[in-house]
Amino acid sequence: MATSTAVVNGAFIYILAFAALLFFLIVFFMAFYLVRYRRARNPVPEELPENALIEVIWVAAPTVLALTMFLYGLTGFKFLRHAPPDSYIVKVHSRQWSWLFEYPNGKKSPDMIVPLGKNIKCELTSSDVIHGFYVPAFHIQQNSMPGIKTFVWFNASALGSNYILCSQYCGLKHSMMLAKLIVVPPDQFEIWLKGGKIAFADNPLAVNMPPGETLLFERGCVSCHSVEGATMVGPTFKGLFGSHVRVSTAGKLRTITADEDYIKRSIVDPGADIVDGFPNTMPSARDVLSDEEIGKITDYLKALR
Ligand code: HEC
Ligand SMILES: [Cu+2]
Repeated sequence: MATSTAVVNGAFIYILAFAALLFFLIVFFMAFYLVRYRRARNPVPEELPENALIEVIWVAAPTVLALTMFLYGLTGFKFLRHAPPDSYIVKVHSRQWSWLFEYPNGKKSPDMIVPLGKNIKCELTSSDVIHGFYVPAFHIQQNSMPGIKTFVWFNASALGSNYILCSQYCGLKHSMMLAKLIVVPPDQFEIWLKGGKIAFADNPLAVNMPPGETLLFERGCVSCHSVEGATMVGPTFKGLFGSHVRVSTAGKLRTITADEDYIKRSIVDPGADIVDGFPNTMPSARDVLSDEEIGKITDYLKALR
């Protein structure tokens, strides 16, 4: 079966070969005529009559040849734009600056794990700006946009780990918007999908973290908040719980204690209390965290004092 890689490579090599052939032909004839009809040899210019036949040929032949490139590209494009109906669907959520992959049974993961040899259809959405879901190894790339659903599909034909990048400049930490696409045998995939642990390289979820910390990784909080004390786009979580925070509430500065209510409000309604000295750029996590999950994060923050 054809794959996205083979289809894109096919069109690329055809166009490259075509361009190379034209390049050498043109350079050859340029050099040939320069020498053959040089001034020393032909001091008097000659008048040539019009030749309609030749003119038709040199318009028609390149047109037909160029159209073969178009046809080649069109078949590949049609292939890439038609996911087979039996495709396995993975929802891809993108946001500043991380990816979240959601499986049909509700499982969520910061890395994309897929079974070998299956058609996978990625349904892309964005919760803030335009991002680009880009997997160089499979030659696929598609923008994800707020309010519009887009898709891309592929069939992984080799086991192993590949990079997922963001191909649209989407702000401060765009270059860090990375994830892994890990291809595993189908039986291993089923185990992982049902919550079992399987071994794969470099996956943060393979390490046993407290549930709250896992959530911070999974839902992309760590791209703006550190847990070790460093200030990033947002304040660090270290020592936050129970501390006194200067916040601006509806434009007025006040000091409040970071208790459970404050943490929850900061997560679901980040604009309500804006920490002094920071921009109001945090996206609300109302749709990506349940109350129970917020509870787990709060428990973790309590331990991080
Ligand atoms: C795009 C960057 C960004 C992301 C992603 C982000 N935050 Fe924030 N967060 C901020 C900024 C900036 C502030 C400070 C301004 C404010 O209070 O809104 C903040 C403030 C907070 C605060 C209050 C901190 C304090 O010191 O008082 C909490 C709690 C918090 N975020 C939790 C989270 C959680 C949980 C997530 C993941 C679901 C998350 N944030 C994702 C940028 C981000
Ligand atoms: Cu991005």
